[in-house]
Amino acid sequence: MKTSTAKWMCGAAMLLALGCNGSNGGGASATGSASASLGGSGLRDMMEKRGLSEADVVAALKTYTPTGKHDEYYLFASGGHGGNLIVMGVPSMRILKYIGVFTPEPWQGYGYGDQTNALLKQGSRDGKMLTWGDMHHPALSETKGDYDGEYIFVNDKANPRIAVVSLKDFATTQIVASELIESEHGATFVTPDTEYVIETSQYPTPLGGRFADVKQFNDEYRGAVIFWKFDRAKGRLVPEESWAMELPPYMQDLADAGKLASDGYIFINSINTERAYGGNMEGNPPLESGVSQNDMDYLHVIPWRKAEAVVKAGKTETIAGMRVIPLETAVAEGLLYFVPEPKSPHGVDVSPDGQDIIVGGKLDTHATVFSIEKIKALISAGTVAGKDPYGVPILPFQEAIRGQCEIGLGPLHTQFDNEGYAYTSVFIESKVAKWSLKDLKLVDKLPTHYNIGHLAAAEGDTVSPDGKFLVAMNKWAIDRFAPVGPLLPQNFQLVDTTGQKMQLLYDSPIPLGEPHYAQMIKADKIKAVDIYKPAGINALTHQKDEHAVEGGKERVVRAADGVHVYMTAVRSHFTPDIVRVKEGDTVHLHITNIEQAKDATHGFTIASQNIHLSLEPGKHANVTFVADRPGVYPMYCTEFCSALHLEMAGYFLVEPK
Ligand code: K7E
Ligand code: CUA
Repeated sequence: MKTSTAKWMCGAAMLLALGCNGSNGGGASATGSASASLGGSGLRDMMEKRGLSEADVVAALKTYTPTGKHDEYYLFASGGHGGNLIVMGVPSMRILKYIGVFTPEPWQGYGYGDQTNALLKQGSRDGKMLTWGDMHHPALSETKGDYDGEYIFVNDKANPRIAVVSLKDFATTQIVASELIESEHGATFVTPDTEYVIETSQYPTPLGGRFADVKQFNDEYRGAVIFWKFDRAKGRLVPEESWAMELPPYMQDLADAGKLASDGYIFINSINTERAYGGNMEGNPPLESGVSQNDMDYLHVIPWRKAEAVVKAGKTETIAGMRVIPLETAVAEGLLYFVPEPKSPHGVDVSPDGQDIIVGGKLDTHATVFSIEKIKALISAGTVAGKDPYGVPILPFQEAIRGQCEIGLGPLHTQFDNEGYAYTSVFIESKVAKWSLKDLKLVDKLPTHYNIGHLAAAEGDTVSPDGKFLVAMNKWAIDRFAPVGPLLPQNFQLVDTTGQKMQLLYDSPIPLGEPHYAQMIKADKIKAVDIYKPAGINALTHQKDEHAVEGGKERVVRAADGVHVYMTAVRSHFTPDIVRVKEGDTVHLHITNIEQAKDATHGFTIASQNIHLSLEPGKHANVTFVADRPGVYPMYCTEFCSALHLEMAGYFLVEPK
């Protein structure tokens, strides 16, 4: 695409100016020396040779991050079916880390040693070990409605679970699973002070894992929303202090917590108020058509502080170890209200001031803006338009909304900036729509490539969004990148939102399972440690491990439960570097990296044992296994840690019986 000559000249003049500034002030930077050697005409030549427009070069200037410079924001994106969390820098879109969460991650030794094996095991359901997850929505911990940079929570839609990731060291520290529900989606979302992490079921089932035939759907199947209590001081979700509320068997979908004006409420939308359950070989319409008959579904409004008081008063039933407010009690105590929402809704997002609740209907052309003031007024006046079959009061739609913004076909999710604009992904049109919250007028639309799902704005879910950047999370890439066979990457597109018109800046392929949602936090809010201090820290507890080993105190101890090997790692050797055990011995390796230098990480493996540890400076790891096959197994360090890294090796000898 060529711009007009006049415009191009104008742009070139601007770039010339930029080039001069670059060379004057650039010093050692790559841009500085390039413009110095090439001069102005060199830049223009290069643009022509590479077929770059003025907009392309401006986009490059806005994203290019020279060596040694850090990004202004972190983007935490779900790794989808990869079951891990992707950490990226914005605006460079450089990938910084994949954090193992629901899926073993060999580099981090995640799932290949005692601590992380136990952690993955915590996430078992019905005693069944799970080694993958379908991660959708990361939620950063919040203080007074602002991201505080301490923790991030993630969900697994497929095997309902929530994980806690500590941003001290970007590592998973806990996984919890409740067998109350069998699938989820409205997770994770946090209340403004991270009192609770919210997990809402998606596909209704009999609660607690019972069997009931699907024909008993209306009577036996239910949804539920779980409020996982978070203990910030301990950095842990506390199942014993968590509770849930039973919901009618609609397919509850996304959720968001109220803030400021709507503090104390949560909002969950739903599809399938038709209560269809499929059966296309049993004489029923296929699920997708059964689910889409009604023009309206129900936005669920839950005053959670009031619900918390009802739990404290003991008005709960215990199902699968979870205290549950029965649906009847929820209705009787005024803990659940419905507001009709059009049509096959998907995203529900609360505005920064907490006044508006914005719903995107997948089969609609509007973003619908509900008003918390109006909803509260209707509730306190007792104004209802009817009741659902379970007795839940339904508030009148027209009286509950502030209005609707016509934005295009298939609105999904909404984010916010610092100037009163909302940005909604428009799936069927593959666009981002920018619209004004004040007058509900469409301002701009930007094509994305392709099939945008969520979008994430800088500090976009907080009470004070930053504006500046938006990342469109597109499900398809089609022709954007070099072909890699039929399974193509996803495409994250970085968008500049500072102008009235949005500008597309950068395409970043994501070579993982489909990421759904992400949150973007100001980089200076993250206070990550760079070493574990003092040496011997267990990364799960951030405390000194009971088996931590000090330099000079390495030893091998035979005990009733097997052979304990207390080992240290330091450039460039393990001590001991020969380990002798007998066939059939249970071996407990306790290894401490006793180094305290930044980035001095060692890895540890023993051939053919499916063992791999990552030993960051100061970290302690334990691994237990049975030496069941006699032989000679080299063990070595897997990180190229020094010039003599290849020599950081030894022998693990298993003597035959
Ligand atoms: Cu729209 Cu799971 Cu949030 Cu995917 S969900 S896009
Ligand atoms: Cu230690 Cu390589």
